Amino acid sequence: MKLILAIIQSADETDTVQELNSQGFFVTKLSTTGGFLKAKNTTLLIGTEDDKVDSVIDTLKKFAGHRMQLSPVTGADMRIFSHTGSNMVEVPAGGCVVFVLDIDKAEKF
Ligand code: 2BA
Repeated sequence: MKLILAIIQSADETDTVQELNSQGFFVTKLSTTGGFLKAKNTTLLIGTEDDKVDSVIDTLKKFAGHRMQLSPVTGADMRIFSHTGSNMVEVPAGGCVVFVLDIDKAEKF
C-alpha cells in the first residue's frame, strides 16, 4: 500500500477530488500554505494499492498539473489585447508536487 501526498493549487481542488472520487479513490484534503511564497495551496492524502499509483498520478497530471488555460482579459489589459479581437488570453495554471510513501499497515476501525 502507498500514501500519495499531492500538493496542488487550491483552484484545482474541486475538479481533482471529484475525479479521484469518481474513480473510487478515497481522498483527504488539507488546507496548507507554501513555506516559500506563503500562498494557500491544498494537500491531498490518497491511500491506495501499489498498482493504482500510476492511475492517481495520471489524474493529478490531467486535473492539477502545469498547463495553459484561457482567462478573460479585464480592466487595463483590455487595451493591450483589444487588437487581437478576443477578450481571452492564455495564462499558466496549475502545478502539482507529488510524494509517494510506502505504508506498512493501514486499518479502519
Ligand atoms: P514548487 O516547487 O512547484 O512548489 C509548490 C509548493 O509545493 C510549495 O510552495 C510547497 O508548498 C510544496 N513543496 C514543493 N516542494 C516541496 C518539498 N520538497 N517538501 C515539501 N513541500 C514542498 P512554496 O514553498 O510556497 O514554493 C512555491 C514555489 O517557490 C516553488 O514551486 C518553487 O518554484 C519556489 N521555491 C520554493 N522554495 C524555494 C527555495 N528554497 N528556493 C528557491 N525557490 C523556491
